[in-house]
Formats: sequence, structure tokens, C-alpha cells
Amino acid sequence: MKTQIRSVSALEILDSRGNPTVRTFVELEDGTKVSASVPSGASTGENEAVELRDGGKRYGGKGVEKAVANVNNEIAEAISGMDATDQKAIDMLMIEIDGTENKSRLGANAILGVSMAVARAASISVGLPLYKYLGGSDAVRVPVPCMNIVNGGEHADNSVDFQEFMAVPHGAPGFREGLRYVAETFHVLKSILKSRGLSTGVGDEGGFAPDFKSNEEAIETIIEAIEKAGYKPGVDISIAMDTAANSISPGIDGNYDLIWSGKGKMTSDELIALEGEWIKKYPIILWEDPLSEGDWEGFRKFTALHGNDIEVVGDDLFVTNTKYIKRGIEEGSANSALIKLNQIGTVTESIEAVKMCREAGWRYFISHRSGETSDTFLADFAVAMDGGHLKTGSASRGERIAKYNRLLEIEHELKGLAEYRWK
Ligand code: 2PG
Ligand code: MG
Repeated sequence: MKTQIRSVSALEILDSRGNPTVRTFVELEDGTKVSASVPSGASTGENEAVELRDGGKRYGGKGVEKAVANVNNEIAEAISGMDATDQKAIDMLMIEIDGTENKSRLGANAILGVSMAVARAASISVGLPLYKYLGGSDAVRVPVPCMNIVNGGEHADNSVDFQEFMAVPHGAPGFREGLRYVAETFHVLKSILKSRGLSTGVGDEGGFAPDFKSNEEAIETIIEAIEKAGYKPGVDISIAMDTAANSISPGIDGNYDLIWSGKGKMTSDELIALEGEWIKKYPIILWEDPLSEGDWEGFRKFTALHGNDIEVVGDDLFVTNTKYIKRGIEEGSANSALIKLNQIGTVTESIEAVKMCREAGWRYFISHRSGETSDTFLADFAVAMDGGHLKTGSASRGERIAKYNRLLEIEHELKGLAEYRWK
């Protein structure tokens, strides 16, 4: 059988922050040979699948030689000879031999690399682009790029508490134009920052990371950039926020501290009120992790207030895990889930998380990690999942641009069939 797995192996490589990560190789009987590389987060949720790190001296303890060995030995032994088109059976077998709740024995970084490489190998072997292989012939919607043009929180060394300020070109006629709208805005923002003597150095996801005087100055400067670039805020380009509130809640328990701006402590209700003021005042259409993962009650209140008007996304709250998404659906904690492949650790489980959202009438927001590689799997995955939007960083840093360029390619390949709409 030509899609039978002949060999599986892995290599320790570096991610965009210069930390080790896993690149996996899968070879099929028909000679198809592919690789896939695993991303890594900085602002992580407590319940994420576990990245196996070596500890010790190498790379400050961040080496992944153990995860690589687990691919080369246990996983390779278990799945060699299986049919690469049987994604679910392969993913389930890896989960079974890992034997833990959170993939901590073999490592989610070992398992995910194999899972992604298997999908990619199978797609090539059956002659389909990855987005069609995973999404079927209906996969024609190219996502609105939520471009993270200002970085704060744990993704930058600056005075901004909210982690991500994304420009969202939902008013553009297509992906190529949408990408242009926000890339132009990014460049205008750079010139505004320069003219004010603010730093134009970038953070982990390629957005600017200056020391604004306040969080408000950050969003107001972005709106100014949108206008100066010739676009209408709220019509052509809106704003999406990610507080990544775990990072301002030291105990992740719903007590907050605006540590980076030095603006001090806040209760959950006060943070909700502050974010609510922003939603009233600025053209915000999506808010991710407005509260910390321990603050389910805060999430419920926030969603009750704003869930009819904007997309409320749970990231660290749900960690792409159907167990937590299910609770969120029952409790009305959000109306959307962030989907990060390495938070859960297999392609199959990520797709299950998407399905659960769809069935509940929720949205789902496909996402990169702050530590990435040039692997473009995410771009195809976003088109396949048909969610209408993705986030994959700014208009700088090669590992972010690689995904945008792959989406341009997909839109081009789809010709007149390509769709582009926020909802
Ligand atoms: C987030 C992500 C991606 P990290 O919080 O949404 O932007 O960051 O990968 O550091 O968890
Ligand atoms: Mg987030």
C-alpha cells in the first residue's frame, strides 16, 4: 500500500525564539518524505498538553532530546506499517501508548510532530493539497488575518499589559487585499512610532513593542495608523484583543495586577469594567482571554455583557481541550475557542475541538504560538477548518510571513472559488 508508513524519525531544531523544538520526518512506502515542526508557547495555560523538555544544562534545560528519542523509538515502532490516511487511528494509538492525561510521558511535542507529518505525507501521497485533504472539497474559505501589530505582556519587554493588539481587515474583498490593508497599517504605525521617538523594535510575534505611556495609547495609536493608511476603523479594519489575562493574574485565580504598566491591582469586576469601556469606545470585534483561566465566573459575566456584540474567545481557559470547551458551552463562558494544535497535541483532537464549537454554534479561532518555525501547516489547517479567521502574527519575522505567504498561495490556487468573510 503506497500510503503505508515506512519510517518515522525526529530531529532537535530551533524555534523562532532560539529554543529547541522537534522536527519530525515521515516516509511512506511510495517514497513520499515530509517533515513537520512543532511550535511552542510562552503564555501557556496550566492544562495544556505537556512539552517534554530535558532539563539539565543544555539549552538552559529546554533541550528536546528525550522527545526526539521518543519519536525515534517508541512512536516509530508503534506506527510504522500503519496507513498514513488513518489519521485518527494513528493519533489514538500515540495517545494510548503515552498513557497519561496530558501527554507528559512521550511529550506533546513528540506526538504532535508525528501527527502533523502523517497528515502532510498522506495528503501528498493521495495528491491533494493539505487544506483539501483535511477539509474536503468545501475548504475554500481563506481566513481573515488577525494581524498582531502591537505586542505586550509576556511577548515583549515593554509597558503594555495586554498581550496582543490585532488589526482585523474584515472589510476587505479578499485575503490578498486584507493582508495588504493590515501590512500597510503596520508600516504606517512604524512611521508614527518613529516620529514620536518610540521604539520600532518588535516582540515575539513581530508586532511593535514600544513603551507606550498607557494601554490606551497603544490602541489609540493603532486606530490612528488605520486611518492614516486610508482605512475606516470598524468598517475596513477592526481590532481584536488578547489580554492573555493569566499573565496579569499571578495566581491565575481572578486577582489581577497590571504589572507591566505599573497601574496596579484590580479585581475581576474592575478588569471587566475596564475592558467593557474599551469595547464601547473602540472598534473591537473580538476579545480573547479577557480574564484568567481560574476566573470562570468572570468569563461568564464578560460573555453575558458582550457575547452578543463581539466574539469572546477562551484560550488558556479551554486549551483546545473538549473537556473544558464542553464546560464553557454549558456555563456560557465564551462564544468561541482558540484552537492551537500543540495545546492538545494531535491533529485529530484539534479537529474534534473545532467540531464541538461548530455544533454549539460557537466560533473557533485558529492560532499559531509565540514560538514558531517556518512550517506552514497552520495556514492549510485554518482553510481546512473553515473558521473564517486566524492569527499568525505580524507583517514581520519570517516564521509569521511564511504562513501568510502560504495563504496567498492557497487563495491563488483556488482562483474564483476562494471565499473571504468574517462570519
Ligand atoms: C496566545 C498565544 C499566541 P503563546 O496567547 O494566544 O498568540 O501566545 O503562544 O505565548 O501562548
Ligand atoms: Mg491567547
